[in-house]
Amino acid sequence: MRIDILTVVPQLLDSPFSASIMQRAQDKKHVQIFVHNIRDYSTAKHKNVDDYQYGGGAGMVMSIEPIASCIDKLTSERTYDQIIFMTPDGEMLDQKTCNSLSLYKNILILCGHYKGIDERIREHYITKEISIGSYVLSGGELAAAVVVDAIVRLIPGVLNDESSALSDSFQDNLLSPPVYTRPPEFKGWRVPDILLSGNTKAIEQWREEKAFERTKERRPDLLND
Ligand code: 6GU
Repeated sequence: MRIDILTVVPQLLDSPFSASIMQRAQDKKHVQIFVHNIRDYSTAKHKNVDDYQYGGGAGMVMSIEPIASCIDKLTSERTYDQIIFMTPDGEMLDQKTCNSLSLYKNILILCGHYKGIDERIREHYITKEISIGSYVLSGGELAAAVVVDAIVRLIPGVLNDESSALSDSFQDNLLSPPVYTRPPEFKGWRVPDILLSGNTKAIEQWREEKAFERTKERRPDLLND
């Protein structure tokens, strides 16, 4: 899979992909991530990427030319399955969307900043708009990092234990059950006996029960889906 991210603040995307699972996924060639600085595509005198909005009002708007020029270059080189715009008024990200995005070959992610982007970009280039929650971030970069992390870990081979992503919270609309590791007792707090019993069938059943209990208590909305 290839992911191209367009931003005016590329520094924000330096570290999220350069450690742990995301770095290994790139080292093992499961994914290629390219971050493009929209400013490099500005032909303005001072490399401006924004301008005042028509009709007046506070806040700058990201200009159409540098973004269009960057997207045009990339789309001339390959076909993108989706051209995604990160925006708080997009469709809310969930595991189902992540699952389908993880199957694509090439995706392009545009991060918004300032007051927004020229609407013509959204009308003529964007195929999907994604939000990561009902709150406002300063820009789409951190949200893009969330999307990339959530989809890259689903690519087969990225996680060591292939079944691991499948048993994630949300994959079956259930939250994960509690987990424990050594020691079996700490300050008098004991690991549930059943997990030490070696009875795999009983353990499996206990985990299912706990997952269901936890979901009912914390996210009953998932059970209604
Ligand atoms: Cl995708 N962008 C911004 N700027 N804020 C957000 C968001 C995206 N998702 C939730 N809040």
